[in-house]
Amino acid sequence: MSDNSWNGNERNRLLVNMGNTADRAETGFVEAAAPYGLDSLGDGRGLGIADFDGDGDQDLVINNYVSKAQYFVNQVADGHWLQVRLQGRESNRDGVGAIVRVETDDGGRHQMRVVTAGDGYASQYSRVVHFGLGGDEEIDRLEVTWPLGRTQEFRNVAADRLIEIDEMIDSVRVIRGPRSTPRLERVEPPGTVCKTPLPGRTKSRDEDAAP
Ligand SMILES: [Ca+2]
Ligand SMILES: [Ca+2]
Repeated sequence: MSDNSWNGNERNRLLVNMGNTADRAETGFVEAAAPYGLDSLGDGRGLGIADFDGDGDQDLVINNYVSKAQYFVNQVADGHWLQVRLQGRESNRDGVGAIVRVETDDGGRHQMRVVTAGDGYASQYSRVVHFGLGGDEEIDRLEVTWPLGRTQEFRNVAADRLIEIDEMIDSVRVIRGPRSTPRLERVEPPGTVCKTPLPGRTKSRDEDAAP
């Protein structure tokens, strides 16, 4: 293998969901890699998405062919959120294949996540599923459907925390609340460290080091 790329070192893309409602169907997704500082020319071959620093938003790690991996810290998310970790008992331990649904805004907004194992080429995300909630401070209804068919329903779940749901226990266990100390103060896997700036501004480690 040489150092050349069959893909031509194309710029990374970031598609932002603008909210696809009946009266705004044309908005859909907008490409916004450059303003969020993610339009690297690296030859990306794998992507990991998780809340690596434990502050309630999703961060990114991109693995590049030949060149160093990149770690992007999310510094732009400002809405409410909920993270759900499943503990399987009769189904598999990690709840792979389970479906988690949340309803907010008096039933006006529905979101769904599937717990997966393997999320892209040479990549796997966290088994914790993440919901961005915008201005909603509470989930009206949360439903878990386990692979073997058991269904659990919870009402009025507070936002801004990591919770765990056991397949055989019909209550929510709070693992990390909004005032907890972040799980990790700083995470620096080997490679280039790029902190995501505010929209409209691109900043890299090289720029940080400039006099
Ligand atoms: Ca984070
Ligand atoms: Ca953050």
